[in-house]
Amino acid sequence: MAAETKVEYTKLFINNEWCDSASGKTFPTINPANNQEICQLQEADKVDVDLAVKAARDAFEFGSEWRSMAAAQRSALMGKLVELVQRDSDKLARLITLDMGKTLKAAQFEAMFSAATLAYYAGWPDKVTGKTLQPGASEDAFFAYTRHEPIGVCGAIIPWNYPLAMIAWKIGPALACGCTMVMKAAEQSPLVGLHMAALIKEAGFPPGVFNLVNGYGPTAGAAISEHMDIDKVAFTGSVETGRLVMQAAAKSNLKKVSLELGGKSPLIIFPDVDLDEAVKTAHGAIFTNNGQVCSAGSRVFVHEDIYDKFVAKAVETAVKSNVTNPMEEDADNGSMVDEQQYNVVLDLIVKGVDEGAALKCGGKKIEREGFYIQPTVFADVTDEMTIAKQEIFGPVQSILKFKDIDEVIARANATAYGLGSGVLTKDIDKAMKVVNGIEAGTVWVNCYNYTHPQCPFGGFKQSGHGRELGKYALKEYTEVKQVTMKLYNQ
Ligand code: TXE
Repeated sequence: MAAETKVEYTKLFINNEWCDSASGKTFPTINPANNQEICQLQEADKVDVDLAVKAARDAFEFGSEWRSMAAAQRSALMGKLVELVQRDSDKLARLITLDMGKTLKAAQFEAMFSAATLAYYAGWPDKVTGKTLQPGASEDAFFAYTRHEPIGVCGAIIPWNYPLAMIAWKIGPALACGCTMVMKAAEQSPLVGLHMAALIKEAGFPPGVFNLVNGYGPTAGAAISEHMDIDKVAFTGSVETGRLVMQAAAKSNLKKVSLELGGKSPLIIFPDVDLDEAVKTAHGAIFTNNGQVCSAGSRVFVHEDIYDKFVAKAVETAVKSNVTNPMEEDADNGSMVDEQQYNVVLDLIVKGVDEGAALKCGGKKIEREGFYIQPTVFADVTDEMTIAKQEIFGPVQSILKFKDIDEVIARANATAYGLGSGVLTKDIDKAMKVVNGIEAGTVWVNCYNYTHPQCPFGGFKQSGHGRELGKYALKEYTEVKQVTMKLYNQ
């Protein structure tokens, strides 16, 4: 399989150049679909991060090519990048699948969604503007306005579950606002980002605007979050690491931080739904990308009147799912991202059984090379069970029973997370009550996990800080400068 997908780039990308790591160290990336090493990559450390930050700082200097570039030209460069992503979408998709085990179908969708995200942000550069203000007692004595200026050198630390979309979500608003960036991809899925770096160079972005320094979290990642010359860091990943990133920012230069973290998102299903449709939505909500989705519908609350029928149909759907080599056209899911994630999920399934949940199907690894897990459905899950509280990040559907709307809203909110949520019902009043009562950054009504470049994405509570996507994300990459001018002879 590795032979079919050519890996062209394995080095660090700094100042539009491919370079070796200062230490000479390399690290392997593994194809989780067969547990074979794909290749060795240059491994960045603090010294390499310093070089990348220097390049990004130089590119951001007042008067530099990037800083002086007309907004329309920045738009044009981003538009060119969109064309290149579309041109290479198959190649990008293959690299994603090879590196992290999601199906080629899903990876192709991710490539097109990434292009759409960049296309959306390509329209923003000449629309990021401030406001005119009317200061003071005497309006004519002063004139004041705000400028929305790029925040500066941005760090980005991204996870493995959407290795290309996460790049688009970070560089889209950053480049639209005129920032420069030093990014680290996840060590499990670094390949697609390297191809993106090549496309960024081909599109014609000036040297230093985008830099990619792959390596491990506690070394390269920490060097970004602790850096004294990075103005902002955008992080997507676990709550634990998000906490470390925020601590590092606080201990270093108080850089701005945006975080998109985990979830334990509720999907609430009332009895008036079309049952088949609801089962299908709930299935997609948790089994997409093998459950490795931060907003996965990992707690399905089903009304008691339809509970048994729902569980039966959920099991029927899960067992039909084809979990196999992700490069195969008819694969519904491929392998888990790596051995560690695979073991975490299998351990949590055992915990679910031990704590008394009813294992209705799946629950075991699939016996073949690589890290495959059977689609798993648990019924009779209760709020205090580990599988109802802890993010599993795997193909495990937990179905809970409820009676009443106030009860289910309270139970849905009884978590430290607040990322996604959903409600399925034909009753507008019930839907709106859930929409208003739920503590989450997104509520999907009669659908789940539809994410659009125009709509903000992020979390309440410990699911994060700030918002990605949409106009809201621009705020995360700009500083507001107010200018007050005294006018004489008024
Ligand atoms: O995440 P980490 P991991 C959740 C999911 C998963 C769990 C662990 O539940 O099972 O997190 O996954 C970098 N300083 N999510 O271990 O550690 C790391 O190299 C700076 C939810 O992969 O958070 C990678 O680039 N950076 C999530 C990135 O942080 C550090 C997606 C994410 O890795 C670092 C992924 C450090 N000290 C996992 N340590 C989502 N929100 O979608 C690691 N990193």
